[in-house]
Amino acid sequence: MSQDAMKKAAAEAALAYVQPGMIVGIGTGSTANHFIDLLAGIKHKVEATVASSIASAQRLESHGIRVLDLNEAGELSLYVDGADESDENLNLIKGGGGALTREKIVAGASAKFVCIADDTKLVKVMGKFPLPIEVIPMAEALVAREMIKLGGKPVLRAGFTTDNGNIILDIHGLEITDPVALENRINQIPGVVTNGLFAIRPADVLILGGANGVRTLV
Ligand code: ABF
Repeated sequence: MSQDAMKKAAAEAALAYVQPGMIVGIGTGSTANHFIDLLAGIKHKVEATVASSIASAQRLESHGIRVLDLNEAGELSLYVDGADESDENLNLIKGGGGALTREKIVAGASAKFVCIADDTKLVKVMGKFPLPIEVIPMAEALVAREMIKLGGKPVLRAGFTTDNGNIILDIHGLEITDPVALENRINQIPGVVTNGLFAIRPADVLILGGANGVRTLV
């Protein structure tokens, strides 16, 4: 089974969490794209969606699925999104696609966060995947220096601007043994909009697609 087929299998399993009349938060990336395409098949079941990126909003609208601004939607019942890495406690690294800030906002506004991924994303200790940080451009050098002090190697994501007009620093070489502490620590650096650790608000459910089918961690 290809990695893409595993992502699709995880997305398909997440459809079971969609209940009639829900407003559903929708993430970004290739696994979330599978979920969007599958959601199109049951679109009359959902009241509306809120998207974590312009790209996902456009994909939802192309299927005729209603997309609301988060401020009009109120609290969401469900958020479905992918991840770049997860540990066994459902702490995540997200932001490989650069949508981490909006993803964190939508996750924070949702009662339940269902994360969908292929099982290569599950690791013992996170950090092999470079940790993305969204930074206000003026603070690039400051944030880079502070991240070196924390043991990381910052690399500017070249030619990339976030949906919010900011830059991304990808931090290589971290071994994240205390994700909550590191998430809090990085967010204290002036100029950091947010970082890609989802540990203060981790996933509630992790659906992993693998060679032998789908398994769910809670
Ligand atoms: C989003 O998409 C991001 O937070 C994460 O960076 C990425 C996962 O990508 P994919 O689903 O394409 O593997 O969920």
